[in-house]
Formats: sequence, C-alpha cells, structure tokens
Amino acid sequence: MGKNLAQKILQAHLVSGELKTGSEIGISIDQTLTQDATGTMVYLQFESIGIPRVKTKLSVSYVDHNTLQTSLENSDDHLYLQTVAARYGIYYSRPGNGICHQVHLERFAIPGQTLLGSDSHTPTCGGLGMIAIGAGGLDVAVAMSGSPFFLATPRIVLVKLLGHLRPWVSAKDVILHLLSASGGLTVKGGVGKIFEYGGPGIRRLSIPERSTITNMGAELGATTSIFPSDEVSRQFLKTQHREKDWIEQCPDKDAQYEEELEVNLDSLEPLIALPHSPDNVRTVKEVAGTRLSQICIGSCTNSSYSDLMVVAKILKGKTIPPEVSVTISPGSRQVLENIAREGALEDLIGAGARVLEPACGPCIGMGQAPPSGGVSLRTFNRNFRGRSGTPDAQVYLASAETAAASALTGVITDPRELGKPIKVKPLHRAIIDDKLIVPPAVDPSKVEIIRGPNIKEIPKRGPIEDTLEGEVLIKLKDNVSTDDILPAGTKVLAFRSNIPAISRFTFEYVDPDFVNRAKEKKGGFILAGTNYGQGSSREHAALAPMHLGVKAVLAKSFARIHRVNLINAGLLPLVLEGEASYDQIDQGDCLRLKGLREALKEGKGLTVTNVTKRKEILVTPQLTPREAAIILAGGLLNHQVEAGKK
Ligand code: MIC
Ligand code: SF4
Repeated sequence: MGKNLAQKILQAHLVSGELKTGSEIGISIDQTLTQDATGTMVYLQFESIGIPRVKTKLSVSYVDHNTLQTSLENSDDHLYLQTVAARYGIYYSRPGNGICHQVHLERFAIPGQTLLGSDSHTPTCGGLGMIAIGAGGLDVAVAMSGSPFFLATPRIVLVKLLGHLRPWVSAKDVILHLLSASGGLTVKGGVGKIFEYGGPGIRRLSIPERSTITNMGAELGATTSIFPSDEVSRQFLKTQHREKDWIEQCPDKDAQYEEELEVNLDSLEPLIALPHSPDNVRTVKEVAGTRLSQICIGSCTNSSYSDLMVVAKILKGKTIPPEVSVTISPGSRQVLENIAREGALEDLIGAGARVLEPACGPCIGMGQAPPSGGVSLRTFNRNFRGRSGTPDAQVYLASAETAAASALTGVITDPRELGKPIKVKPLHRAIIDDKLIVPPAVDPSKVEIIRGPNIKEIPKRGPIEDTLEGEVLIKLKDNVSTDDILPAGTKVLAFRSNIPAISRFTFEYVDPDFVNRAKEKKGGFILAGTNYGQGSSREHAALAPMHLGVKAVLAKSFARIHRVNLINAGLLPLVLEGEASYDQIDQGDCLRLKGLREALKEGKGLTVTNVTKRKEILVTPQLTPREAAIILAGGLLNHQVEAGKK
C-alpha cells in the first residue's frame, strides 16, 4: 500500500509507537523554533532540564512578538534570550529581523525534516514539505534536549486542489474557503488531522502561497498541514541561495488517505472572515461597502515579498483616503530589503501607508488598536474578540489583494473591481542579509546569561491529590480561545516571563472578577464547552490559572495544544460525557472528585460529584498512560526529573 507524504516523514522520524490513527507516537525533532513571547519560558524550562547544549540539528530563537521595548521587562527578556541562545547552541534572530515563520521559511526550513515550534503557526513551514508542528513551550524545551515529541497519530486528509485560481483570488481565499460553511471545516474541523495538499492545482502555487494555506491550517485546529517538496520548492530555495537544502518529498503514486477533500480553485472568489472568528466567512461581495477605519497588512499569513509587491502595485500613484489608516508590516527584513530594491517601498510610502518594522505588530495587539467600535480589515489569521486591543472593535480577515483594493476606497472592496490583474515577477535571487541572525557562541563557557528582575521562576504544581474539591469559578461557552483565557497586547506581553504577574490578567476581558474570585475561593474548577483553548500555543494560559489555584478543567472538548499544555502544567483536563453533563453544572457549584490517583493509574473514567446539585456526573480524563504519569508527577518537568532518576 502506497504511503502519503505525512506518513513517510512521520515514519522516518518514529521513535516509539505505531502509526495508527489516534494512537500515541513519539517522533524525533530535527529543528525547533521559539519566539520571544513563549521563548523565555522555553529556555527557563530548558535550563532546568540541565543539558549543556541543544541536541537538535538546528534551534532558532526569534524576537518578533514584543519588539516595542516600552519597559525594562521587554528589553531584559531580549537580553536573556540572546545570552541563553549563545550559551546553549541556538541561533538568535534579533528584533527587527522578522516574524519567526517567515524568516524560518526563508532561511532554515528543510523539506522532509521535522520542526517543533512554540507558536501555533509553526505549520507555515509545511509549505516547504516539512512536518512542522506548533506546541507548548515545555514540549519544545524537551525536544531541544533530544527527547521525542509525543502526539496522537493524526488522521491524514488529502486536500486535492483542482484547476487554478482566477485573477484577484489568492491562497488566502483557499484557506478561508476551507474554514467557511461551504468548505465545511470550521475552527474545529482539523482537530486530530494533518491536511496534505495535492492534485494538479498545487503546481501553480508558489511557496509563500502554499505557506499562507499551511499557516492558517492552525485556524482549522489541525495538527499540521503539508505540501510536497517539488520543483516549485527547489526554485524557492534557489532564490534563497539554498538550493543544496532541497530534496524531493512526494507521496507515493498509490498513496492512501483516510479522507479526501476536493477544492476546485476555479470556483473560488475573494472571501473574508467576519468578526469574531476565522470561520465566520462570507464572500467579499456580500460585505462590500462596509466602512473601514483601519487596514493592517502583514502577519505570518500574508507578508511575503509577493504579497507586498501586489499591494504596492495596487497603491502605486494613488492616495489612501484620510478616513482610513493603513499599516504594512513586512514579514522579514529580507522582504523589506527586496521590496525596497524593486521600488515598491517608495510606492507604499507614496500612497500614505505607514510602514512598520518587520514583526507581528498589530496581529498580537502590539499597537494599532482600532478606535472604539472601529472596523479593521487585516490580512492576518485571527480575529478573536479583543485581540486587536479594542474590546468592541470589529475585525475582518482577508487577502492582501482585498486589503489593498479596500485601502484605495476606505470601504471593503472586492479586488476584482480593480480590473486587469496585476502580475508580480517572482523574486529571482533575493538579497540575502543574515546580519541580524546571531550564531551561537563558539566558546559557551564565556557566555554569561543575563536575567533581569522580571524573569521569575516557573511555578510548579505538586503531584495531584487523591481528592479535588472546590467551586466552579467560571462557566464558559464553546470555542473559548487562549486570547480569552490570557490576553496578549502591550500591557500583558511584558509579563510573559513572570507567571505571578501575568496571572492578574486571566480572563480579563471575559470576566474581570475572575482573578479575585479565584483567590478568594482558593482556586476551583473551570467549566467550558467544545474546543476549549483554541488558538495560541501560549502555555501561560495553563500556567496562570494553575498559579491562581485552578485544580482541573472540565470541558466538552479541548483544542490540541492547550490540552497538552494543561497536562504539562499538571492540570487535569476532563472531558464531560454527553451534552447533558455540561448543563448539570453551573458557576458557583461545588464539585468533588475522589479516588483520582487510583483512577489515573488504572486509566478509568471518573465521577464528579456536584455537591450543590446532588448529582453524579461522568467524566473521562482521556489520557495516554504517559500523560497520566505526567499528571501524577505534577507536570512534565517533575516527570522528566523522575524519569532521569530511574
Ligand atoms: C498568536 O498568534 O496567537 C501568537 C501570539 O503567535 C501565539 C503565541 C503566543 O501567544 O505567544 C501562537 O499562535 O501560538
Ligand atoms: Fe505573530 Fe500574528 Fe503570526 Fe502569531 S499569528 S506568529 S502574532 S504574526
């Protein structure tokens, strides 16, 4: 039986288990990436594992999320990241060099290898034929120490692309289509799956286009997404002066898949995600004319050379109307230098766009919060409520073409109205300038690791008690994102290295009294609907509730990365059996769980007693034996230490 590409790469990296959908496997990790907002935790955790040098083929630490340096916390974090990288054998991409996923794709991604990143959009590099997975920081730290990464074998789905995109329709529209009601996948449709793209339609998609699609596979909840490595990939690597890194990576001709989807590219039109979810998709035509106060172009989804060249060509010689503010964040310094060489930077500036530094910027609320009730159109991948920094802003997501067409009018505009399509010549040979990538120190013993006062020890939970008892501190609906649990933005990101300080912001926008209540009640439980913890990989969304005394989280279902982050932090994720169980618990109810340790050791289901309502409710931990052992030990770090002693 022929193998698909995902199976081939997973098989080649298999360290334990069997490739059987749903069963746990351990895979070896070739490369890791971190970014500053999750990275300080990663390196603190890596240091506590006590390995003198990373054991991966390549590890890179990027500074791209919080580059503002509005206060010492941020600058101190950067200094810690730089010195810790030099000491342990990690490349350090300095602030201003660009967004981790864009830079990694350009400078480091290698077809056929595995990449684990402490950022949910790590699958971007799947566009170049890698198995690239987003994970919590601790999993990345453990992978850097040479241990395997564990995951449930995903179901591998072929997405067959047919035909070709019509003028003004772009890769962003392909992924928005899959997220939409007509594509049918929604923000939960990818859970437990790898989307492998194939079919004749992939041939005309460039690497940045493929990577726009794999990037937003994260919004489907997928484990990852992948394209084959073919002639298009070879050309891309050649442009990057890295042709030697190319190898062909393709599925067998008779490859089998567990599921197949077809997308006819010819039938797609410009699409747009409406507030407040990436799957709330309509055609641009349907909402055309909506007045905008802001347009932000950039992010790891749409900030490549070709994206910005299209935008520049559309804006060339025109003037952005005064009612709308347009910002452009190039994906990398390489993109910026190359669009400058082509004269496109001049066109953008000439039209009145505000060019920001190559970084995540507005995507993670680092500035450019829209005005109250403002409408913002962004080429980004997430539009969860409040993420932009303005709680009542309306954020729409669309392609660079739609954003640029709208920048000319100040209202949402279908790019097809621009008439004759624009052609951007592909970059032949990029200007390569890696000066902002600092290689690790040759003599690590000479490196002093600098730790500012904001960098605090990571709190650990002790081994789990046999009985857990407490109040339900909050009852939440479906699809709660990590932006809801622990927001980002300028105010909060400064404390990513300080769990006690950052925990003050837990559920800030959802329920401002949560923190006081949790403290007053000395902890308790979180109750949620389906897909709890979708979005970011930030393990702070598990560590902060743990620090506030949360004992366990009960939900109808969990998002992949957040579920593992809870386990790694020693917090028990419990799946409610049946819809009715959720309705039998309310905020303020007192819950009791008894005989936990025994049940976890034996892999049994559990009964929660709702003491207030006098009801017994069935829950399942749904843990693998390894995960149960982590919970019993009080988190992954404790578990690693115990394993080391044996
Ligand atoms: C995001 O896009 O939500 C982030 C910010 O990049 C996060 C990481 C973080 O919270 O630091 C992610 O996607 O994992
Ligand atoms: Fe940065 Fe936004 Fe991409 Fe997250 S989604 S890595 S914040 S650009």
